[in-house]
Amino acid sequence: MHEKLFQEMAQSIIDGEDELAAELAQKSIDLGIDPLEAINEGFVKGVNHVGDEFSCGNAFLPELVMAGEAMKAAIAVLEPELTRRGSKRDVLGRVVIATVEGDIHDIGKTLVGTMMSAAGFEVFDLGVDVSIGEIVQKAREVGADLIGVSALLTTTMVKQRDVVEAVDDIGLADKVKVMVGGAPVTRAWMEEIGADGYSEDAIGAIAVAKALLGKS
Ligand code: B1M
Repeated sequence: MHEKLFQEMAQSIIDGEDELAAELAQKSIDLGIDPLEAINEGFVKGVNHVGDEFSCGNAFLPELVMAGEAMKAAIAVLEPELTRRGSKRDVLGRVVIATVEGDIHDIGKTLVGTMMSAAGFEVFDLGVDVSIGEIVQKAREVGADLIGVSALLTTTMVKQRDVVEAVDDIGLADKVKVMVGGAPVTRAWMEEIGADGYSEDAIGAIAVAKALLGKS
């Protein structure tokens, strides 16, 4: 139904046009389009295209950076609407979320954090490039029920294993669940490293978190 708008959204990311991406995001809100649909059917298609072109050597780091900036501009406009649409209810649990050390990809992690917050979790987003020590310390400090760790690089996803081990080492494994995610992460990887949960996207992350905390 909104195919043309979704295509323009994808193209704005491919062209690295952050102002246009923000305008199109606002237009989708004005039209009453579900912000998650705008992200998945529009903007993400563009950022995936740039990623694929980068893999093939047809696009370079500047294009990747500009696509990332445009994506962030669009999501910044959509974020309040995502939060507004999440019905307020009792806190479902406390979540510490971060992108692992050595990894600065924050778009997907932030989206997961926003969606979880909108769904009723209290979310402590530590940002990107966060050390294992900082993650477990924060989890202990706030009495977290769940730690969410995002990794976008095959070289940094190994840090997710370190988080699982650190939680175990300090005796928190009975109290705190660990959920992993990010583009290279799979269910098989979750099982291999002994994490408690995995989701391939933000909506799924809410369902997994609820199930892990017995709130579904
Ligand atoms: Co980078 N990058 N990047 N990058 N980048 C990828 C990941 C890559 C696949 C591109 C490619 O080659 N095709 C590739 C990784 C290859 C690999 O490891 N095998 C890559 C590379 C190589 C790099 C650099 C090394 C490039 C360089 O410097 N030579 C460098 C690394 C820097 C570092 O981290 N140390 C780098 C840098 C960057 C930018 C800074 C330019 C920019 C990031 C901007 C930012 O985040 N602020 C960037 C971008 C934009 C990408 C791509 C194109 C898009 C990522 C994105 O935002 N996707 C990406 C290619 C791709 O994924 N198609 C790529 C949209 C986002 C909504 O999806 O993050 O997957 P995603 O999140 C999803 C799910 O994964 C899931 O839910 C989210 C919402 O649905 N999810 C979770 C995520 N976290 C979760 C946590 C959960 C549950 C679900 O529970 C806790």
